[in-house]
Amino acid sequence: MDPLCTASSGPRKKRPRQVGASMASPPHDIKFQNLVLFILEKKMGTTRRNFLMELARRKGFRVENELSDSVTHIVAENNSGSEVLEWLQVQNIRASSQLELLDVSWLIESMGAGKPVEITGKHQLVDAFEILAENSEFKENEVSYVTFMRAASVLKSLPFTIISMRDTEGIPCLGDKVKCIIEEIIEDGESSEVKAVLNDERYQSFKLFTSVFGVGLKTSEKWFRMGFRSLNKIMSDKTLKFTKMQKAGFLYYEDLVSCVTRAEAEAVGVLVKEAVWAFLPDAFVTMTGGFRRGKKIGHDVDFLITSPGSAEDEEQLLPKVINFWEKKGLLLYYDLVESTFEKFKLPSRQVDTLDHFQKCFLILKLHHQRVDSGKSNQQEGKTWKAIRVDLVMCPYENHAFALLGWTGSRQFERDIRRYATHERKMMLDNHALYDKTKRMFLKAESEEEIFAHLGLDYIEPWERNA
Ligand code: DCT
Ligand code: MG
Repeated sequence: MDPLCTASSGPRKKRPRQVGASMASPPHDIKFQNLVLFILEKKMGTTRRNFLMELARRKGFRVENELSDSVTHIVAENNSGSEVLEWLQVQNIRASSQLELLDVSWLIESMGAGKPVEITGKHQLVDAFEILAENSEFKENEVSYVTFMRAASVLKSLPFTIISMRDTEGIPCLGDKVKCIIEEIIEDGESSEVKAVLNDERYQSFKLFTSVFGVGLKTSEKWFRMGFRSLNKIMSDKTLKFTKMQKAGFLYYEDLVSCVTRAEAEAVGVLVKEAVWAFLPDAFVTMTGGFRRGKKIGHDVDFLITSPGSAEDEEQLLPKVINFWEKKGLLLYYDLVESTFEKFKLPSRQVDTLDHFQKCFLILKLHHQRVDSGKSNQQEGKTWKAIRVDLVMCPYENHAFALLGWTGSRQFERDIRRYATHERKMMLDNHALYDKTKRMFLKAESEEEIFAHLGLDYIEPWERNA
């Protein structure tokens, strides 16, 4: 409908709602369907806003007059990220990780390029700190690892892009060292420290070696000291001994380093449920890990299994499931770890310790779904992909704690455990929650109940990525 029609005179007509000048212009084709822009008038002014809206629409962008739920990108000028956030709060709009808050320079650049340009700032900063964290991990420097991971997590969760040092004000977990690096990246487009790490031979070798399933820091250190720099040399070396896990790691290397997609994870879920329910039809099977947090890709697929039945049935389940897949020819590797769980043991004080449940680390053969076109893009007729799968079996009583623990992220788990210890005088791990003041275990049937015990609002799995 032509909006101007509503302006025609008549005694009972209300004055038409004030609309931007651009509404009066002929409609433009929308080229970028996934993007819905809103341009903030605050500090920009009506005239400039109208001009930019009209221009963006002419370039094929969808620009809304009003802020609504469908908006994906908010463009502002002369406002810092935190100022836009404040404005959103006043409007009663909750900023989410799906909503991008951007400086007008992004829009101008995008219009110049004739398409939305990649939003680099945030990813660049996050990547930088993840690289520094990884390097600290390789050096077994726990303190610096946690510092950089925290910085990466906090930056990831910011609903705006940091464009100036002003944007870093008031953000927690950004110490002086971290701020220095951010400043360097803002000013020079890169950090000399990150650059040095990326060029460092030790970092490069560790990154390569630890990409093999079954290879940790100790083995990497050994191979590095022995002078190895490539996987080919390692694999063909006759003097080296490999564990069963490393042998599988080399054998399925290409598949295992290529990420697991959500579709593959769902297909593995079908296999897991089929196998589990063949022996324990009342068992609950939940996909945990990154996929439960809504991640689109992962390095493995994690499942938590629990059943209200007897302990003996529980104990026998994973061996039966393994046997079931072995017979079907789907089992490429497995390592069954028996339970060391004790019922009334206090939760661990360490934030990073492993849990005591029975579990199985596997590599499964996932056959590709048949493609209707009949064409196969798989190399040399290989019709399957090796996928890393973790199965954890826990007693029914502990399933809420196990679910919370196995959903991650690791950073989130660390933070919530620290919060329990320091703010609530409680001890939380994958098995239980213990109240030190009341000297008792607090039971929970669901994650919601655990959050309630901790005095926290429920945090959805997809909000636990930081
Ligand atoms: N976890 C745990 N105890 C372990 C290993 C993991 O409590 N021994 C928790 C922390 C995160 C979650 O389980 C899943 O672990 P990962 O699979 O390593 O991480 P992810 O978040 O699923 O990410 P991805 O698999 O994509 O790397
Ligand atoms: Mg995982």
